[in-house]
Amino acid sequence: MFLLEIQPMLANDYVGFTFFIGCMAMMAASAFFFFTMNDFDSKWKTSILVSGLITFIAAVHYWYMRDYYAATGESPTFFRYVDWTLTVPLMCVEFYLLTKAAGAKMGLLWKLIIASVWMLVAGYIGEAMSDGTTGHSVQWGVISTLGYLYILYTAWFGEVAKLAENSGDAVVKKGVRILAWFILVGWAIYPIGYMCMPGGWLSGAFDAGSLDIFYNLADAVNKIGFGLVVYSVAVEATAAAKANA
Ligand SMILES: *C/C=C(C)/C=C/C=C(C)/C=C/C1=C(C)CCCC1(C)C
Repeated sequence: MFLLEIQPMLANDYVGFTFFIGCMAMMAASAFFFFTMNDFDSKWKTSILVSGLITFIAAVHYWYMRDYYAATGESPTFFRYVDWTLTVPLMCVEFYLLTKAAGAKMGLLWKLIIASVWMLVAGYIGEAMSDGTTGHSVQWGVISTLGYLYILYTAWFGEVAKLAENSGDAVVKKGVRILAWFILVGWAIYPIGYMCMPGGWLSGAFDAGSLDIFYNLADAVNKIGFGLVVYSVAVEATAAAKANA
């Protein structure tokens, strides 16, 4: 079974290969986060647990997406969006946890979650219900982008940025800023992938299947990278607390 799936990969199936590597990378990252979380006190333990949940949920979905793609040769759009709908809100939870000590309220978390679900539902309509026309994908892409811009704004200039700024905690400030960079640069890969689908602005610029390569690359960067940033914030904050004790 395993070898049967490996074989087509060897025949220059880059898309299948990135599903396979993505799955392994998400599993490895999850093991790392779950095993190291106990090195920290309870405040940071929760943040690292969430990092591990993000990569673990992705690993499970990559397992299915890899199979689906191997069996049908088609994009596993449904699994993809289910994965995102679970993991992107958890990334919002990371922002909330990082700024909680500085006064972040549940209302902030809900606003971020609603914006991310908005972004993903509109993206799903644009992709899965595509009639192959540019009008359809542009219209829903624009609606989706509004949710993206809201999160981007909140992380760079809005409530999250202000809370981090006022926390007086250099480690948290730096961590939130790096995560904001992920949203600006790492998350921007997704709309580029979206524009590559048939009917999209960039269709024709890349070959079919590039949509999945963009998404798989972006997921690895964002889910594992995001988690590692949170991990290093926990390491630095723990060391700083010890030095001050
Ligand atoms: C782990 C998964 C993550 C971080 C997924 C993020 C997804 C996006 C930022 C998607 C954004 C989109 C747009 C901004 C417009 C076009 C449609 C989407 C859904 C691809």
